[in-house]
Amino acid sequence: MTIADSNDWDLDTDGSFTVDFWVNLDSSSSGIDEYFVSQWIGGGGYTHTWDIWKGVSDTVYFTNSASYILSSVTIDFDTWVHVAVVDNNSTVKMYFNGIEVASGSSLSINNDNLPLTIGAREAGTGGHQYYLNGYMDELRITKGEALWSSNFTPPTSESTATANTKLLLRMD
Ligand SMILES: [Ca+2]
Ligand SMILES: [Ca+2]
Repeated sequence: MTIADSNDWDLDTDGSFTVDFWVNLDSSSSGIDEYFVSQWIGGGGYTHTWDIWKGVSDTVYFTNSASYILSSVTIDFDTWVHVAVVDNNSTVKMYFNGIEVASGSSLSINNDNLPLTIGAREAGTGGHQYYLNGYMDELRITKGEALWSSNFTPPTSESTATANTKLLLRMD
């Protein structure tokens, strides 16, 4: 699904941010590029906005324009995994089920006019590509707030919005 561009997805403007969701990937996803959430389009180099996706090595990238952080472990299949990307305005970290799996210096994120795309990314030739083969739940985008700073217990019930939450898709 896609949602039109909004200042709410321009994650850099308020410094810190958090993007988190649950995902249950089918085992047939192994070895395939698949996108969870993105403001990105194929082609044109790395001038786009940001994305969270799984590469062919089954590790997960958070890409922000010029660089990325990459999970140090592969993501599990056929089970629900909580994925979080948290930027506190100096460091960006990724967590699987509340355990830190990647860390790096936060980088500036471009502002583009691409739609927010969930479960795929825009293909440069039109349409979409790299479809997710699985399920997502409780996608939440929080701007201006780092929800976690170290390992945490992921939510055990529906995620809650804070005053800084810009998007919360229940997927129910
Ligand atoms: Ca924008
Ligand atoms: Ca739900």
